Amino acid sequence: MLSNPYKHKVLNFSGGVGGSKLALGLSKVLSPSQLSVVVNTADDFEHFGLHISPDLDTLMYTLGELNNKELGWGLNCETWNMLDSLGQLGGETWFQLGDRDMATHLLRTQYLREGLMLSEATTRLCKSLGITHEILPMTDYRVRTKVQTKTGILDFQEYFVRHKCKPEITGIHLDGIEHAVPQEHFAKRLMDPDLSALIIAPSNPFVSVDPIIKMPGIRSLMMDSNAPVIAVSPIIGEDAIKGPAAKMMRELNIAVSCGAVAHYYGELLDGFVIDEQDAQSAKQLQNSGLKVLVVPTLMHTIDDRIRLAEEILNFSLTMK
Ligand code: FO1
Repeated sequence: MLSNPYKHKVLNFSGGVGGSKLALGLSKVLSPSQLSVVVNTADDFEHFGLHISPDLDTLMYTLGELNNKELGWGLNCETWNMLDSLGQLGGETWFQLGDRDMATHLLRTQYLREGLMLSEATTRLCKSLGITHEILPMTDYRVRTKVQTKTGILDFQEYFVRHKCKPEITGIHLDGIEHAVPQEHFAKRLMDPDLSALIIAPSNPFVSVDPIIKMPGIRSLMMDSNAPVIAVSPIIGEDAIKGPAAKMMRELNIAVSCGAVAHYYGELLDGFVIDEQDAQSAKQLQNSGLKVLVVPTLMHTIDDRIRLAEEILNFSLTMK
């Protein structure tokens, strides 16, 4: 961690690959007592009897600096012997489980079978990986994203990995969301009067951020918080930084633009961070009452991640 001038206490809402880059930047600027990352768990699924939490994995591996930089998900120095053998035996290999990564899924599943909650299992795994910043699953309850397509309903990983996001979507359903209770520490951090910023990562609004903010009670706690709510646009120009967000917007008849993302989050936002390529949209967004930060938002290097984190933290100091 860099020596830091910030008095911030920050809550960061994150999906997987895109969100983890900003979370890493924030973790380099803020101490473990200043930053908690709340992670989407609606992508979770059971595969070969194992509980897989893809976004939690990505956050743990990224903050543990063990992530596979080529793939964007999974562990570095990975080998695939188990998957090869699985294929030889005629097992399904569309979801690639690496040899090293398997240890996480095995242990998490064992912890859950022993009666631990997902958050407790995550704390144990983080501790073993030497991660000092808090990574919180959004809930210990079961919420699952179902993608409605023209040809039927798909579980999220089936849609995302098996079908490579190709089916045209007609809607997204968050199964179980109405009964989900936000993870205890998440709710506590959100209600903390000393919270100084709530930062929504440049993650997919529909399948990564919605599961967090659509849990009962979260929206009103966000609105009541003293902390400014700042989102980073996952859309630059007419495309998504990563993943299917732009394709989903087109199929859901939402214009693909950073402005449409701000509109989607609506009154939740106090501030919005857009890429310099979208500078021309700033005026209109400001006219709608938002504070707008225009900066480079692509995070190729660790320096990009730290710089964006610092810019957002400085921006948050200008609000509320
Ligand atoms: N993403 C893929 O595109 N293909 C995979 O085979 C794959 C395997 C995988 C295994 C463990 C894990 O934690 C994540 C994995 N992911 C894979 C990433 C993940 O499914 C997606 O990036 C997220 O669900 C979207 O946020």
